[in-house]
Amino acid sequence: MRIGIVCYPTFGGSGVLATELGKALADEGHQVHFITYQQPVRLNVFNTNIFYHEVRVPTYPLFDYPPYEIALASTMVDVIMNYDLDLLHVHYAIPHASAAYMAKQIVKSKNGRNIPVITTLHGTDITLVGKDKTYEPVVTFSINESDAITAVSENLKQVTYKSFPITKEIEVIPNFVDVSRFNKKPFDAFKKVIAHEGEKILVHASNFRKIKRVDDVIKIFAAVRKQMPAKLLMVGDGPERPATEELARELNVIDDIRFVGKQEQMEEILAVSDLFLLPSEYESFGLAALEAMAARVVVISTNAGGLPEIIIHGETGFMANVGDVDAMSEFAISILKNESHLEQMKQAAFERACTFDIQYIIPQYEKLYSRFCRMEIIK
Ligand code: GMT
Repeated sequence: MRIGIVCYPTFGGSGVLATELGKALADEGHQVHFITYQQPVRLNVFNTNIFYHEVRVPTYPLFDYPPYEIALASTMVDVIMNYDLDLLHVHYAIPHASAAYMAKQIVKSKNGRNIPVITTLHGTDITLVGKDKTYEPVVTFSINESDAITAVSENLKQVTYKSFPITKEIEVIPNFVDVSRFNKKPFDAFKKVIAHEGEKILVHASNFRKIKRVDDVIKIFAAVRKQMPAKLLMVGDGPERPATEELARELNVIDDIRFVGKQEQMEEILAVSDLFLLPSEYESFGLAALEAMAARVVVISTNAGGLPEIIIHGETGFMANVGDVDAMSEFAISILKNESHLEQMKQAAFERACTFDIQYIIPQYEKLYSRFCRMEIIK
């Protein structure tokens, strides 16, 4: 098939997922066309089946706000017509679903073709931004106008039905991980640089937004640090970063923390880590947690959103209520003190991640696409 994928090209989970999906589809022999304003960060391979179309937004002195959505819809029309796409798969509703609706109508008026649009909901497009009155009518309309809607967890599906008057069926296709990429042996020299005394390594990765409760990460680490030597790697960047560093200084743990910024080689970092901390207010799924589990890292998180759909409490990781720093600290300390239990849980986390391996999820998307196949479609 010839598939157009529209996503955010950044480190965010929806962009990562969409890029990995496109790469896997290209490996399966499909022709994949990424349509974004920048080369997606995980689009780091050469494959003759992958095409990249940059959305350029010309500026003009009149435009205080350059009209990205119009530029995106026009690029979609151009790619659909010139590469004879079979369908468009847009990730993150805003503004991708409404731009796709506009592109669909334009193509219909030009050549009568009805290009199928599949919208995958990822999380904040529904739970935070989409609900805002400024966007809600357009979000509801464009989701309802999609030919198929998927959500990355059962929780997100339910939240979407509760938050918007959606009249169509939402299908759940969970996020996935390429286990073979994350199941890596630790690079000893790298581990020694971070923890020269063989200290345990904790890690957190996010966009450092309020919803991630990064201050709770620091508080949990400070509690652990009182009990044993340990190091914390903070991966990513975002608005809460300065306040987080300040708290680390206040709690006197800054010397044991490294803020390593945005990282493409997450598998190298996870390979040397013992615990992954994700005390988020909400996660529709928690792709970062799944990637950690695939790297045999035990996750300590909240029980918010879709996290209980991937973590089995007490078996593959630990969960507590949002804000319950004491419980999450106790879980961390007790598992780090018990080496054999830690090893057992690392293995259980890995086995759980294997059930979300890419090989099981790609066929679910292909099956969905095949419902919209034209007779002459090539693979
Ligand atoms: O976590 C973020 O804030 C980024 C956001 C995104 O769309 O890039 O992530 C959302 O989509 C991911 C991929 O489906 C999910 O794994 C994340 O849980 C979800 N984030 C939230 O729901 C807060």
